[in-house]
Amino acid sequence: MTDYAIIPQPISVVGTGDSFELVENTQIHLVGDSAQLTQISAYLQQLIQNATSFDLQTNTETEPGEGAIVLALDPSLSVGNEGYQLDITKQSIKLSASSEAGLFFGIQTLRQLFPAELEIKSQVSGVKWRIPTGIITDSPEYAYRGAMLDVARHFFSVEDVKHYIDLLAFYKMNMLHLHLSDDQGWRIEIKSWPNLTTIGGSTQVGGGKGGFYTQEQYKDIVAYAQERFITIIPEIDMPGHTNSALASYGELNPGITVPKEHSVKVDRAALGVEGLDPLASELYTGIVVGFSTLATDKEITYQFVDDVIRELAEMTPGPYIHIGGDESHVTEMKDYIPFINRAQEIVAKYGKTSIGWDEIAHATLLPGSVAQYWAVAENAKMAVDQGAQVIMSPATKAYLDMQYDSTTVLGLHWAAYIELDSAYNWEPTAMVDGIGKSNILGIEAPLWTETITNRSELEYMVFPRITAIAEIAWVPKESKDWDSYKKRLIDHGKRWELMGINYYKSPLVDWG
Ligand code: TNX
Repeated sequence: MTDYAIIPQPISVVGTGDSFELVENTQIHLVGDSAQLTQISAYLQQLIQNATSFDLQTNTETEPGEGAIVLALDPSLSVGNEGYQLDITKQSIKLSASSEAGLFFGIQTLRQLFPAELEIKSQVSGVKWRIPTGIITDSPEYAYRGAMLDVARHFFSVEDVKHYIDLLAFYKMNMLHLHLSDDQGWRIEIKSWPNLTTIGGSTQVGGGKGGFYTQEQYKDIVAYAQERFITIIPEIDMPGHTNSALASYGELNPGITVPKEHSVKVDRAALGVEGLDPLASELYTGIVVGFSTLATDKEITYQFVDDVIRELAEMTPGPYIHIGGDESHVTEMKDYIPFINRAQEIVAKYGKTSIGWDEIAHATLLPGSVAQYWAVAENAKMAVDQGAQVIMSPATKAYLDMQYDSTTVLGLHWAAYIELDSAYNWEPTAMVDGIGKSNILGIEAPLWTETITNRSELEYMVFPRITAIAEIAWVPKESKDWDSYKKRLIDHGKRWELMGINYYKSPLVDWG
């Protein structure tokens, strides 16, 4: 297996110098019995069919013959919860794992071993579907391997989110955090507070028409992600970053005003909302942060938080709800702390675990609560001192909205310029004094979208850096290797071309 290019790099790869060829009558043979196993097999079948037009048959009955791809659930296999083993010979491919997740991640490795043309969604002719023989044993370093998409500053359609989910799955990421609310937009239907979307969802940065997900659409995203072993983590940012809610319901508003520039009067009649709301804020389409806060001293605010979290928890099978908590610059600390304490209690009441940006460490973290380090090391340390785990998202390394260099047109650079080597060459356990491996739940790469308006722009900021983040999250630090990664990326660049992905051709990589 000298010419393979797997990202993230597997723990162990031993090549045996031959090749397996996938042909029309190759069978998929299943060992084990679960609905998810059947679904994984259908996923693989479809993937192969797109490019090869082979309609592989699935077989659970007889012994696998020659030329089979075996997907085996084997609880006795010691590769960890998400690990897998691939045993590829000239005659067959055997993929085993102790969980369905492991099988799914193994399929991503298998996929990357095939010729790049496998990624073409329509029939390709003239390609021999050969992969190198050998044995791969693999399992991830971190349990939480995530990305975040800000759908509040600019709205992204269900189709765009699903497309992103597919790309994350290719790199064995397992968490997608959706930033569903911010000053500029409220993007999730809450049936008990309907103006949040009719008013709060009606615009976005730059003044476009915005949008929101109905509860049915959100559930559809969750299910699509689940089939790809990705957990959706919904975020409602509070008590700051809430102008869209304050424009929807004046009773939540302590009366702090929206910056004049880029504020937009709510035209209730045009939006079909009856009555007047003299306390409500104007809508906001600029990119200033830190000017809004919920009224933390009013009981109605907690009724609001309770209703929102309840409805969100009901349609979120994953364990986490993200409560934001960042940049609440106009909430006094004496008000911020009890607010975060109560928000965590509400999340717990609905059976979920809270995640919040690192500022939440000022509050009393409930057991299990997770802090997401993005800016202030002392906050992250305070969280760990309270017994919490942290997610590593340092803005200087992991923020996908940071420009590559001073010539990048999209993005911002308040934290750093992040070239590919900078995105790759950092070590989560070396970021904050006193925070080591056992304190780190995992890694997440956020994409804030003040300047990102569509799928192609998203891809340009995400690729190739997301693959660096995926490798940091999956691979033990001893096995990370910049030179090897750069070489492997060349093959991925070819795949992205065939997938139609708009990526940044970093001058550090010899794309060919
Ligand atoms: C800071 S990161 C923010 C976001 C902005 C981002 C832009 C964080 C927790 N807050 O509101 O979108 O910078 O890079």
